[in-house]
Amino acid sequence: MRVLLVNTNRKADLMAAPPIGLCYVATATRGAGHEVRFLDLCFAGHRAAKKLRASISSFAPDVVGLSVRNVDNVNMLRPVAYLPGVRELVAEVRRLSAAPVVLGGSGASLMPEAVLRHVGADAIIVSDGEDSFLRLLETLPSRGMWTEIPGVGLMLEGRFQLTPPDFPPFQFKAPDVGHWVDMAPYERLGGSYNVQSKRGCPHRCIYCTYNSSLEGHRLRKRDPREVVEEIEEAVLKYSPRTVEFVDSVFNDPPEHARAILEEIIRRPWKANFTAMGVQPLHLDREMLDLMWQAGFRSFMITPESASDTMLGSYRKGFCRDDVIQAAEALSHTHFSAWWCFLLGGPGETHVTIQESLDFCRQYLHLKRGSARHVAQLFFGVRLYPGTDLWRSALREGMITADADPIQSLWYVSPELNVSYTLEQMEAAATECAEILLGYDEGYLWFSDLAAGLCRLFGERPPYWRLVRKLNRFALKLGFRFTVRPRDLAQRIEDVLRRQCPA
Ligand code: B12
Repeated sequence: MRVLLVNTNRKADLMAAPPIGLCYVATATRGAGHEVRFLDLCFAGHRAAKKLRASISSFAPDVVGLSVRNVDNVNMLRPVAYLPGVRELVAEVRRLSAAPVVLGGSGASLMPEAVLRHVGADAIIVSDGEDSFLRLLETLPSRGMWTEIPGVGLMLEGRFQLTPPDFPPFQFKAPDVGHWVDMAPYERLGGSYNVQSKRGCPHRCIYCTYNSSLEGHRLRKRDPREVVEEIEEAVLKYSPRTVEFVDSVFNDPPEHARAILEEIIRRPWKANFTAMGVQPLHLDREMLDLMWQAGFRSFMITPESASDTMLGSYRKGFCRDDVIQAAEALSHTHFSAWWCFLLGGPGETHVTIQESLDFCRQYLHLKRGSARHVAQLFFGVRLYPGTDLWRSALREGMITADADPIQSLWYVSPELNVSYTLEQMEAAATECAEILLGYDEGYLWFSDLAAGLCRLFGERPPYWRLVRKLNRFALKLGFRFTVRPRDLAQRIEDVLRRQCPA
């Protein structure tokens, strides 16, 4: 069967994300004997439809699979919706071909019914794509059989029907990202070569989607040797500038992370590593030392708060002391760490916000010779269906029962005065160049230029490592809030009011 697989994600900025999920699906599909054509539209811009048309005309696919990574950009003030772009691509396929269109990817898994209705494809696959997509191809002629495959969503007589995903063991063939994807444009923008060492998340954070429809609750670990074999092959074949672990939490369970790091250290080659999800728990001197020896120089760390009240409310599974211990362990190193804070969840008050801000000032402010930190403070928590936070928002009247999850919907603690919160955040950010405010995404417009400069100076991705320096320079020039809308508090209040007019 001829299978056209399309990466529809066109968010190309400093965090350009190579479509590793689609590469897994492509590798499994080719392995099952199908002919696969891979179309990456990430950098196609307004030529996307034209490129899709050209692929359909030359390849004449029997099936078209589209990956939907992001539903939106998770920005309260400058929301960008990506599904209309996907809908246009589906319409383009329909114009030229009778091939069924199947959706998959994290965006598709988050809210399958809403995405399928909005985009108008034939089926949607929730969670792992490898097995379900192959089974769907096998039963292609008799579409009725699709209802027996795990994790398949369909519209049947106008009603959405979804079979539960089964989260199979993570034993799929390595995705060989460099084979399917031209990494050069990603690397030019500061993107990394992706690798995944496990799926599933045992944590129960109230706002998060990873442990449900995305990856499931059960940890599914890959054999550490296999993970490192995959990295070795990529390093020798493609010489990636940076390899990034895209696991939900890289250092949990710590034994698995340690086994991978030790295996990397044993190998003769060297690579530059980073990870997007590192938790403060288990981030001790020993773990950091292993990470450094393996070639890590940076990572993102996701405490979300430094207040015990909020860590309890978010159900993070660690406390303020753990966050402090991680910061202290880091202060003996030269890592660059990007700290993520989610301010405004249930129970957040001006006191708990101050606890997080004081933590940033006390522990993340640069001391000579120590780690370089950036603390990004997001205000408001994005609501996703199926999470406990969604249910709280419903109970508290922040959203209505018929709320459309595709809309960018937010939780903000009713105990907060928005103007005063912004003053608190800005006071901390004006003092401390390490603090970056979540609504400052305005800086992304110059990401091409910034990435070009980073390359010129021989910097390796991820380029966010340099944000602190830039911020410090801007602060000195008094530029701190130029990208901040003047009527910010009013705009946030309007967003919240609009999402639940009653
Ligand atoms: C790692 C990660 C990042 C890293 C990426 C680093 C990198 N080098 O790629 C960083 C930190 C940079 C990042 C940034 C962003 N991210 Co992010 N990220 C993730 C994370 C944790 C993992 C993604 C991943 O690589 N998974 C591994 C692969 C193997 O899994 P997969 O893609 O889901 O693929 C499987 C299935 O979905 C399916 N599948 C995939 N494609 C297809 C196609 C077909 C046809 C089929 C049948 C199946 C199928 O099969 C695959 C294999 O089983 C997810 C959450 C999660 N746990 O999924 C969030 C997530 C994708 N990110 C999200 C968001 C919002 C963003 C940002 C927009 C944030 C921002 N405002 O900047 C940016 C966008 C970046 C971009 N250019 O697109 C959201 C998207 C939700 C939404 N609201 O739209 C997620 C879901 C997190 C969440 N909030 O729940 N992210």
